[in-house]
Amino acid sequence: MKWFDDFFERRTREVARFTSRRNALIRLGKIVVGAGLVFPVLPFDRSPANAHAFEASKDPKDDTSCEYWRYCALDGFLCTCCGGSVSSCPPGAEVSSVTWVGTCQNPDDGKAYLVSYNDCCGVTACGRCLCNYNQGERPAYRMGVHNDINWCMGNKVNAYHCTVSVILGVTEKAAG
Ligand code: ABN
Repeated sequence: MKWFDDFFERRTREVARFTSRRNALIRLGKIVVGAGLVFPVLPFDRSPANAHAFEASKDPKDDTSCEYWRYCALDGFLCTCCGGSVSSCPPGAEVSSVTWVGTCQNPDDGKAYLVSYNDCCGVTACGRCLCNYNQGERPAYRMGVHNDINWCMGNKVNAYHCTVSVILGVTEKAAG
């Protein structure tokens, strides 16, 4: 009856191997890796139509446009395109504690306004309405007058989301 014993021993070993925890983990790993190859990305809408839906307009009166007068020295994403306003951060984002200031001329009254460009922090980059105007900006070694800086550096969470422009003051006379 040796063949009988051998047969059942082999079958028993096969069953034990196939149902072991290690084998189950190996098979689970294969499924996870295989699924990652078949479905490489989550179904984000990356179509160009969607990307352009939030692109800044060219209207100088529109605060979602890079050409809006207050943005003459703004380098970053407009908070007006990200659920915030021209001077307030979108819900969930926190205004930067440090910032830099620029001076922009309002075409309606011709006056020069001191504008604070505060970054909104704590949320990943908004990615909409990227503007890069640099009026009066100076090289990075003069940090306080350089705009290509993540001003969220002074906040608890340094992630940059978007930038607002807050009026701090106005000149007495119209610029001549
Ligand atoms: N101040 C806007 C900004 C944020 C991160 C990096 C560059 C510029």
